[in-house]
Parts: sequence; structure tokens; C-alpha cells
Amino acid sequence: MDGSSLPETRSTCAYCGVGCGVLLRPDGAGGLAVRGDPEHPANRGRLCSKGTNLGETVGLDDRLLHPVIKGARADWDTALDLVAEKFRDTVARHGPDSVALYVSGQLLTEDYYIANKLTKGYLGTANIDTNSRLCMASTVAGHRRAFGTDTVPGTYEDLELADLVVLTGSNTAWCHPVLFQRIRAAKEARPEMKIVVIDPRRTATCDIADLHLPLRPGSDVALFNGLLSAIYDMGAVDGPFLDHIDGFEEAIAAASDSDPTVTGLDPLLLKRFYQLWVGTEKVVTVFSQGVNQSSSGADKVNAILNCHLATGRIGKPGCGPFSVTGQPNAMGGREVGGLANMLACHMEIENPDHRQAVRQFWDAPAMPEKPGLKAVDMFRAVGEGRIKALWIIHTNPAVSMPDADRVRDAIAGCDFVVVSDVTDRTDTARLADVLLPATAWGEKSGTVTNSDRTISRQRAVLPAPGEARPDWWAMAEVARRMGWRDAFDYQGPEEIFREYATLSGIAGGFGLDFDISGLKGITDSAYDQMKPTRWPVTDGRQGGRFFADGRFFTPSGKGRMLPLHHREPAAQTGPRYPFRLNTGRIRDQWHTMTRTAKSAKLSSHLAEPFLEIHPEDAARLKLAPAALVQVASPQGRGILRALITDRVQPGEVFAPMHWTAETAPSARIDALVAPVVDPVSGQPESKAAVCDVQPFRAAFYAFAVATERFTPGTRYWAQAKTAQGWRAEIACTEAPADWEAWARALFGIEGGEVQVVSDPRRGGFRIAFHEGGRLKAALFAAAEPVAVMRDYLAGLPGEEAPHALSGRVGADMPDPGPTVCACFGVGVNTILSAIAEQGLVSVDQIGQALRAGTNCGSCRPELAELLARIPRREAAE
Ligand SMILES: Nc1nc2c(c(=O)[nH]1)N[C@H]1C(S)=C(S)[C@@H](COP(=O)(O)OP(=O)(O)OC[C@H]3O[C@@H](n4cnc5c(=O)[nH]c(N)nc54)[C@H](O)[C@@H]3O)O[C@H]1N2
Ligand SMILES: Nc1nc2c(c(=O)[nH]1)N[C@H]1C(S)=C(S)[C@@H](COP(=O)(O)OP(=O)(O)OC[C@H]3O[C@@H](n4cnc5c(=O)[nH]c(N)nc54)[C@H](O)[C@@H]3O)O[C@H]1N2
Ligand code: SF4
Ligand SMILES: [Mo]
Repeated sequence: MDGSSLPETRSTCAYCGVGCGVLLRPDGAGGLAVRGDPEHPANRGRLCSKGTNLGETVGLDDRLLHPVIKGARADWDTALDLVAEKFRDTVARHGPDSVALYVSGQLLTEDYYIANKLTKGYLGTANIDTNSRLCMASTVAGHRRAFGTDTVPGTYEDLELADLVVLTGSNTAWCHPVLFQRIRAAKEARPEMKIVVIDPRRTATCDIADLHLPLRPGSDVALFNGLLSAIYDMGAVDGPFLDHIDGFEEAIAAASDSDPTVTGLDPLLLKRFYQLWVGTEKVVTVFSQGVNQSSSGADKVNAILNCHLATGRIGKPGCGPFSVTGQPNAMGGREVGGLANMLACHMEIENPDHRQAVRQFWDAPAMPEKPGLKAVDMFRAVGEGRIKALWIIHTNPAVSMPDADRVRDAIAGCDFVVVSDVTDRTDTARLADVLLPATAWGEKSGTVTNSDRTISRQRAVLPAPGEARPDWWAMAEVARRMGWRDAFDYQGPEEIFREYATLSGIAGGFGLDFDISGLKGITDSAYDQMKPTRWPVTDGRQGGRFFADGRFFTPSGKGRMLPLHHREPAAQTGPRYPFRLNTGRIRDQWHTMTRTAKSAKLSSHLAEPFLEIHPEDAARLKLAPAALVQVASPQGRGILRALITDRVQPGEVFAPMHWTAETAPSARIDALVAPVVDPVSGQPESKAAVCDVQPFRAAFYAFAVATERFTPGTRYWAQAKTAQGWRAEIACTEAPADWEAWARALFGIEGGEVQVVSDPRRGGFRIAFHEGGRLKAALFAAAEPVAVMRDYLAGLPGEEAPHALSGRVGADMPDPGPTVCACFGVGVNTILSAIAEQGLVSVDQIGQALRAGTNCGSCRPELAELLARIPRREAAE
């Protein structure tokens, strides 16, 4: 069938919590064309680089297509029977708390609902937690303390209506790129709108900032306590609104005790920020992981909420605190009660009335009375043998949990581990006793809720490959095999959704916020057609904002301000571990890379893990550019490429969270992060570990490209997909005696045409293998980090490339350099020379000349940085 004649289907992006609408057109041959949905309220047609390149990630390479038991192919019946039997036996022998589910903010709401019902209602344990514990738990705790429920008061429009947008602990440009584009566009339309970025690093987000506050890591409570004092001192308190707020006096007293100098910020800069905030009525404070992932995460959240409550700047157009969610259904998971300390629909496990109502509704045989184990404690219990059967669904904890080596070992040592994933190539899947193949994004169907409470449909447009099945189906099947036939007798996600909407009406009856009972009678076809819908949805109300009316969900009906005190991050730097280790995300990879790394385009932006380190520290450690460094913490160690930059402060280093044993085994950064948590929320402190940094001296360094995947297995390696094959960085502490034999073993090549250039005196060796005149593989090794044109070489495998061993393009052809624009594949060198040669002075002009930045716009901050690097003509003249 001609692909272009297939109709487009509306769906929602697979990745972040912005929740952009997409239009999908399958090409009939397994491929998928993707564009932004002009009608979706979250993005109005925009997409970022990850959304734009979704089509490159739906291929079936590396997919898990059938169940696996102990490494051997199995059928679904056998696998499901085994899971049911092991869970039943474990509960019978060791009690319900000896089993656990660890799930994900990327599950669809319907999957999530089943996971929660199975665990809390039927297995009779609250031991279900989610990777949202690593992500949103501090916000959930902060919201509940201040509002009585976990409610996001505002909507995305507020970001455009505000006169001041504060982005704190959020690299919005890379992590919520479409919101960033919306803010940028609003500022372009109303240049008087101000943007403040609060982040220890100078990130791409600072591109649109009027003010950047590079605070000391972990000092947000002091910063916002200072703001609260300024609000008070400058008479900006909203007196009438305070009638609806408890705790004002205590909060002010604590704030005035607070010392803002612990932020390390210039007092004048602080004052400018305070004056701007206090003097601007319409202010939105956006916060994300720089706030949440902290041993004082919940306090940081409440410090922000305090300021909005004191000024009554909440729930009104252009005003409010705004937690942006990370995962596509982080919000849905919170609604459905995925956290160990919640019940469904924002009801509370420790509230006997809530418990009784849910139990009755589910007709549940058993119901836990106290919260279950939170993620860090859960894996500790796994390690100690207290949890004996564990089901991990849609998350990769052997990489993403703090103290990841210990977590990996705990999973490996657990009696019975089930992993549901779309691939078996993950650090966690490799440890499973039973692997269950899940249908992936594009093949499955259900709902997700984004950061502004908008529920959108994900729709299936591709057939389920092999024996892959939806996650809800696998869980419901296990439940039925455990004897709960009627309670889990669902024919499809729409049935689950109706049940869930009905249950939410009970929550509404308790006066809670999350009530979508208006959708409880939704027909199959209405569910099929469902448009993006902001909750609540009841007979009386749909969507809108919360709290401007002063009505909160606490027992007193009042909002709560909290007295807060600054606490240092739990791990302290000292002579042994002098650096503060910050971690986070890069623009074009998603978490543990199981999907984005399938895209050559997304992999070309930053093809290797790195450690950002300040030039002064690099000079002290005698690090040459592109040196490798050994990073050690009390928990573990790693090897990364040094990226010397003043974007980080002296004494602080930053590493991405994305690389795994599959892609760069020495760069699993969570192996270095301590399992310290916020006592209120249980969220780990992923942003403030401590470490030592030392040069890593290798006997040789190499760069390799090949048409087929290869696994270097050396002390250091990092691999990435290219358009027609793979590329890798390699380093080893021992040079091989026979280079050619080593290279052949690396690539698994026996015969073939071979070219060799070797320079034994300087430790240099280059080898290329050709077949039928086309390059199959090439290795460039040297005693120092190899200087070759990597992005050019990455394009050669599969091509006729007789001169590959020169390592550089011929004089007549330019080297594009590392990709900046992932949509049109425009490299840094191409951009720099166009700027210089054509005298380009703006990002738009670069777009006109090269198309870079004109599609998704995710690279615009980097284009601006490149412009700044080249002196303008006027300046030069
Ligand atoms: N490209 C991409 N986008 C993503 C994801 C992805 O994997 N890749 N993941 C999604 C998910 S699940 C999430 S949760 C979000 C996360 O989105 P973000 O929270 O924006 O991303 P991070 O890079 O984790 O951290 C944000 C910033 O917090 C800063 N920070 C560190 N410590 C502090 C501190 O003490 N105070 C303050 N104020 N800031 C600090 C860091 O320097 C970092 O720049 O991104 C979502 N979007
Ligand atoms: N150091 C450090 N650590 C961090 C963070 C940090 O900033 N710094 N951030 C934390 C945060 S905010 C988050 S959200 C976590 C994310 O960490 P994880 O959740 O562990 O990361 P993902 O790579 O998103 O894992 C998702 C898994 O689900 C699989 N999968 C994809 N689609 C499906 C499907 O449809 N069904 C099933 N069953 N499986 C599927 C993928 O292949 C992958 O293995 O990391 C946390 N860890
Ligand atoms: S901002 Fe990008 S990753 Fe996030 S939902 Fe939109 S297109 Fe997807
Ligand atoms: Mo997250």
C-alpha cells in the first residue's frame, strides 16, 4: 500500500510531560511519519528534536518479541502461570509484604490503574512504588502539605500570560523544549516579559534569561526564604488572601532567620531578583529536578509555594507555582495512586474512610493499612532478601536508581524477578528470571496526563509485533491466574478507564480535587475520539485553575505555609571527595537511551558521556581538552570524557544520567550517587553527590566505526548509532601485542581487504576493512586521544572510502563537525563557517542560510551560543 494514502492518527508524544500532540502516519512498511498536531493545546503543532525523530525509534531491531524464562524463549501461558504461581507462593509463605511491584511514570493510566489495583487491592501490600519517587515525590509531598492534595494549580497558558517567568532547577530548553519555545515566543511578542533562571549551571535555558542566578547546589530554601522576607518587608503580602492561609507567622519568622548568603550569590543580584519578583504581579515559578531531587526537596517546593501563597499569586491567569512533570504520564501515575503512600484518585492510604471506600469499590479481599516501601527502601529490602518476588515494569532501576551497583546486585540476588520491557538489552532486563514483551509507544492505546492536567490519548497505529502485549494485559492475566477472574476481566483500556473515572467520583465525594466522574459513562467510540481534556471533569466543572478562590483541600479548608530552614546537601565535600557532582539530562537522549539511542540523528548531538568541569579545576588537574577522567565517590567509580567549560562553577562537576552498561559501562553515573533521600518525600538526592576527579591515563585511545554493532569490552568505551552503522570511543590500559588481530576480534571480521597505517614509535595504528569496495570497519588508535574527524568518519561505513585511514576529509570537502541541528543534520563547523563567511548575526539568519533551527527549534540556544563565539563584523572592524 502506498504509505502516503494511509490516514494520519492523533496521538501523544512518547517522551516528556509537556504531552505534545502528534499526528502519525504509518508508511505500511513498519515506518512512521510524525508531525506536531496543530490542534493539541499543549504544542499547537510544535515538536522538539525527540518528538520530531520518533519515527526513527519504532524499528524492531533490539525488540523483545516473545516471553523469556531464564534466558530461554517461552510462551505466554507458561510465563504467566509461572509469575502467578511464584507471587501466590511467596505471599502464602512470607506474607504480602514479601512481594513488590516497581513501575513507571511512563505507563499509561490504564496500565497504572491495574498495577495499583492488583498490588494494593489484591496482593494486599502497598509495596508498589514508581520511578516517580526519583522524579516527582518531593512535589507531591510539597503540594499535599500546602494544598491538602497533589494539585497543579495552573495551566500552560499561564507561562505566556506571566510578566515574569522564573525557571528554577529546570533546564527547560532541553527537558521541556516545547514549553521553552512557548515562553520564548511569548517573550518575543512582549519583550517586557522577564525570565529568570536559577541553576548552579549556565544551561541552554539561560539563552532567554534576563537574569541567571548560579546558586550553590541545594540552597534553594535559603533563596526563597529570602524572597519571602522581601515580600514581607516590601509590603507585598496579600492580606485578604491570608484569611485563607494557615502558618503565615511561623513561615515568616523562619524566613527572617534564614541567611541568603549560603546561596553564594552576589547580594546585589539577589536583591534584583527579589525586587523583580515582588514588583511583578503576574509571576509563574516553574520548578523541576533541581528542586525535587534533593534531601530537602519537599522543603524547597514549599519554600516556593510559601511565596505564592503569601502574595495570593496562585490559580489566577499568569500567576502561580508550576511543577513541570518529567515523564509522559508522571501526572497520571500520581492521580492513579502509583506511589507507595497513596491510594487511587488522590485518596490516602492512611485515611480509614478512603481505604474503606476503595476496598468496597474494588471488592478487594485485603487492603494494606500503611504505606509501602518507597523506591530506595524497596531495593534495600530486595537486597536484604525481605522482598522475594519483584516485578519491574517500564523502568530500568539497575541504571537509574542511586547507588546503582548495589541496586543491580540486589536485583540479581532476588529470588524471583519479572521484567516487562520492550527490549531485552537493558541493564535490568539482563537480570530477569522472566522477561515479558510489552507493546511499545505507537502500538499501544490508552491515556496520559501532562503537566497541566490535560488528559490525552495515546493511540495504536502500528501492529503489535511478535508476541508483544500491553502491560495492563499481562498484569490482568496474572491476576486472573491468581484467582481474581472477575475483578480483572477487562477487554480493553476503555473499560479500565471507565472504572477509574467512576472511582474518581468517590474521591470527589470526599471533596477531593481529582474527579473525572463526568467521563465514567464514556462510550467506546467516545473514548476512541476523546480530545485532550483538562481535569477535573464533573457535572459541575471542567478544567480551569485551582485556589484563587482561597479554597484548599486541607481539613480546615485553608492553604498552609510552612516554617522552613536551609539544610546542606547530605553528602559533604572534603579532602577525599572535593567536588560536588550534579547530574541530569541532555537535549536528545531520553533516560537510559533504550529508544532515543536507536536514532542516528538523536545520537549525533552528544555521542559520548562526559563530565563538565570548570577550566580552573581542569588546569589544576592538568587535564588536556578531551582527556578522560576517573571519577570516584564513596559509592562507586566511573570514567568519563572531560568537557572543560565555565558553564559549571569551580568545585562543581556535571554528568548526564543516560549511559548504561549497554552503551558505556564506565559511565553509569548513578553508581556514584549516594542513596540519600528527603525524609519527607523519600526522593533521592540525585543532584548533589560528592566525588573526586583524576586524569585517567590509558595506554591507548581509539575511535572506531563499523557497519555492524561491536562491543569493545575495554576499560572505557562508549558506543553510538550512526546512519549506516555504529561508532565507538575506546580506551584501554594495555596496548595489544598484535593490533590487527585485536581489531579483527573487535569487529568480528575474518577475511576482507585490509589497509593498515602504523606508527609504532608514537603508538599510532590505523586499520580499515573493506568488502566489495565498501568500508566495513575502521579503527584509529593512538597513545593520546585521537584527533580525527569523527562525524565525517561516522558516515563512511557502507560507502566506498578508499582514503578513510587519513581520518579526515579531502581538502575539497568540508567537515560538518558534530551535529547541532538534529532535524536537518547541520554540524557545528558548517554553522561556524556560515556565520563567519556570510556575516550572519541572528539565529533566524542561520536558519535562512542553512535551515538549522527552523524545524523543531531545540537547537536555537546552541545556535545563539555559536553566534556569540564569533565576534560580530562591526565588533571586528
Ligand atoms: N531531553 C530530555 N528531556 C527530558 C528527559 C530526558 O531524559 N531527556 N526526561 C524527562 C524527565 S523524566 C524529567 S524528570 C525532566 C527533568 O527536567 P529538568 O529538571 O529540567 O532536568 P535535569 O537536567 O535533571 O535538571 C535540571 C537542572 O537542575 C539543576 N540543579 C542541580 N542542582 C540544583 C539546585 O540545587 N538548585 C537548582 N535550582 N537547580 C539545580 C541542574 O544543574 C540542571 O540543569 O525532563 C524530562 N525531559
Ligand atoms: N543520577 C540521576 N539519576 C536519575 C535522575 C537524575 O536526574 N540523575 N532522574 C531520575 C528520574 S526524574 C527519572 S524519571 C528516572 C528515569 O529512569 P528509568 O525509568 O529507569 O529510565 P527509562 O530509560 O525511561 O526506562 C524505561 C524502560 O522502559 C522500557 N519501555 C519502553 N516502552 C515500554 C513499554 O511500553 N512497556 C514497558 N513495559 N517497558 C517499556 C524502556 O526500554 C526502558 O528500559 O531516572 C531517575 N534517575
Ligand atoms: S516537548 Fe518534545 S519530548 Fe516533550 S512531549 Fe513535546 S515533542 Fe515530546
Ligand atoms: Mo523524571
